[in-house]
Amino acid sequence: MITYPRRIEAGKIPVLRLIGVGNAGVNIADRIAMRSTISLETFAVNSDQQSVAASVASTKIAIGPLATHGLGAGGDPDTAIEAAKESMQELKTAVAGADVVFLCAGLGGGTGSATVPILANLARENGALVAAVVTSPFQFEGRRRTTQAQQALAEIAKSTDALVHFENDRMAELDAARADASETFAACDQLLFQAVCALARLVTNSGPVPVPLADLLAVLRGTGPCLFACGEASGPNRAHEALESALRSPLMDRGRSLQETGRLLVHVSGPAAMGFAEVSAVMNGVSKHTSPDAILNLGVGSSGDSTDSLVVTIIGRSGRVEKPAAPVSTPSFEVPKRPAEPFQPAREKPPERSPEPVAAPQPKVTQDVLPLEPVARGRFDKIEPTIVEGEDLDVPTFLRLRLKR
Ligand SMILES: Nc1nc2c(ncn2[C@@H]2O[C@H](COP(=O)(O)OP(=O)(O)OP(=O)(O)O)[C@@H](O)[C@H]2O)c(=O)[nH]1
Ligand SMILES: [Mg+2]
Repeated sequence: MITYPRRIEAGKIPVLRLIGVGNAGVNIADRIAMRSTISLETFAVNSDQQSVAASVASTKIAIGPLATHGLGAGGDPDTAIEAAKESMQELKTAVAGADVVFLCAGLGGGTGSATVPILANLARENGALVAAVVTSPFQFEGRRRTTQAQQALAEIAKSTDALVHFENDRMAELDAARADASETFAACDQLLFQAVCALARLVTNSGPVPVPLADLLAVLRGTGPCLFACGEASGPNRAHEALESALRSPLMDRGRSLQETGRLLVHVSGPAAMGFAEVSAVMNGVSKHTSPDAILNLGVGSSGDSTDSLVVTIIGRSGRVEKPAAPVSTPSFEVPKRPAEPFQPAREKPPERSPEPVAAPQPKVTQDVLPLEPVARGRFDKIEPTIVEGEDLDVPTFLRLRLKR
């Protein structure tokens, strides 16, 4: 069931607050504070005093000085809970007065994993809408961190309205060209940065076709990994270029991940002069990659600045498409029906044909399905792909069309 936050009132500019929790969370909050043009209050909350002192957040809160001696929880959630209990009053202050609270953390350690659910509950008690944007650790960080992250994720799912969860391993796997660990962290941070900015835009942007909160929450609920991409472009071909850039985003796997997504939200934001044809081009481009059963919700927002940039944001939840019983709310926009395609993907059933008269029974001919999944680009892996309208032209046509028989 969708529960609505009490505090967002029509016509009121909501107070948005981003709270970075733990070292990773504070890093991400700092990045957003330095680069985002969105009006967000940024808070740094950590039991590691060095991280708090170095942060550029507008409000800094060092928690649990007695429990952790200002050195962090050392990966131990029990110590982190002690730190949070010790500083409960400060945590209450951190969420006071906010209408929308974004909580950012890398899960698997102590402070972020233990404190995000506590802050989420406090914020919800105050009537705020709470969204968490978190990562789960790399496998190489060990089983203990993975288990702690899973437990934290389950707690966070219970205490938030929206959960955007990225798996570090998945991001690294899809972004294999960046072998360097710090570059991989930076790529993850960039994605988290984009996710928070996109959510802030979606929550606050009225625009010509605002995204109903119910649609946004329906996409963002659940604990599965989130599909998220954002692309921006300007100039005469900005709609195609922004979409292509979004599809190049690591989690999109060049558009292939969209086929697995049951519910999808596409937000197109641009200047007041943005044309319907541009919005339509984006939606047609996205629907080329989705399952016919997927529910697509569209939002159109206005960027409100003087640039001519168009931003495409795609948010979905991974998982094979189940036949939806009924949409959570009426879609704001009818997505144009996909034109009939010359070939159906191999996993779909071919259309039924009426039987033709046959003179004599023919021997049944069978042919094995060839293993033609386009899984790797081999030695071209490090070369920038040639993407045209979302299609990777370096992949042979018969593979792109999945012609197996
Ligand atoms: N994206 C990103 N992830 C990070 C970064 N640093 C650490 N992580 C991830 O976040 C997880 C938690 O690490 P920290 O943020 O250091 O942990 P913490 O919440 O401060 O907890 P304690 O140090 O135990 O108090 C790690 O297991 C990594 O997977 C970073 O700079 N960026
Ligand atoms: Mg730490």
